[in-house]
Amino acid sequence: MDIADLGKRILAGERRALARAITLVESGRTDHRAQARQLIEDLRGHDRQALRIGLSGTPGVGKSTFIEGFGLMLTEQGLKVAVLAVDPSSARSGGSILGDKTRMERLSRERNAFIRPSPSQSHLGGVARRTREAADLCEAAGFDVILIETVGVGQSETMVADMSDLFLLLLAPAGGDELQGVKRGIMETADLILINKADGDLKTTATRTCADYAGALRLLRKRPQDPEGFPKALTVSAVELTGMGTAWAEMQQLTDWRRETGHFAARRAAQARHWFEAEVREGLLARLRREPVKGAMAALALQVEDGGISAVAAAEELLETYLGETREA
Ligand SMILES: Nc1nc2c(ncn2[C@@H]2O[C@H](COP(=O)(O)OP(=O)(O)OP(=O)(O)O)[C@@H](O)[C@H]2O)c(=O)[nH]1
Ligand SMILES: [Mg+2]
Repeated sequence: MDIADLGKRILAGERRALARAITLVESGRTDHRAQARQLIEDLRGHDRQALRIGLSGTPGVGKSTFIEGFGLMLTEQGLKVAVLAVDPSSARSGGSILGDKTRMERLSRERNAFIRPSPSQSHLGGVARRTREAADLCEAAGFDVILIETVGVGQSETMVADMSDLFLLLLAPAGGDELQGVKRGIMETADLILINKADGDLKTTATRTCADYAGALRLLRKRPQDPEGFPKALTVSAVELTGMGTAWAEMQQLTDWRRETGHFAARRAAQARHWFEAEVREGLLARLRREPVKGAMAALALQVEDGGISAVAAAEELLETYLGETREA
């Protein structure tokens, strides 16, 4: 594969090249990894910056419906929109891929939209890397907005928050008791809470739920990356397409403020640093699973079992041998 050529075609905004490149970054093969690294490196230095929006919410809350409606609104404004999905359960069920394709049918036909369903990959580290790299590729390809959907279970939403410029939490209208159901940590990472399904019979409940969350948000510690009044809670209806324009206006207002005050760039920088550190950790663990360390570790483990060497001394010996000299802090 001609990586330099692939990079040029991505910069020219060619969708087929983008799709191919994402397939490349999803691959676990060692030679593909090397090519993917080369590609990402080649693409550095362009001055395009997409707005990365993470969107999380429990199954059935309306994430895909929202993304379709919201995405269509943005493409109508002439913006290019990419949709990436992180679904920790897709490895198991395989069901959501088909589901999202049908649920975003209209958006998927848009010339200015690019939808990439979640790959069936099991471990979260791999999914995180793939999604980050896919987002980088979409940014290089000139997309204005990148929406990253994730179902709100386990670690996936923290992971998505850590690769987004804005993080949205989509909630369903519900009784006051359920307010506690949202983990505090997630509330604290949300920039905007959207109460979806504010239509028909659910409209009144949605308005009340929204007021409850607005109250809860006011009780949280003020974050330096927010102007006055943020984070906010709003009602939307993904089906009736109401509240979408307001939500977008709030997102833009927040983004503009963060750009002007340097918080936008600072967040990207901190994320890049986290990513680097995560890659180092992953890389070290991968080396432990490969030869020659794997064999040396197994041999030392036998000695530890026999009582020939202490666990601590054996670990130190292995690390000294394979990581070289390290100094205590
Ligand atoms: N009344 C109403 N129903 C909605 C709205 N948004 C979504 N729904 C319905 O809620 C159901 C689930 O919507 P999805 O968009 O698939 O939800 P999701 O959060 O993407 O679900 P998963 O991908 O399975 O986690 C569908 O039957 C939608 O038609 C809304 O604004 N109002
Ligand atoms: Mg969905």
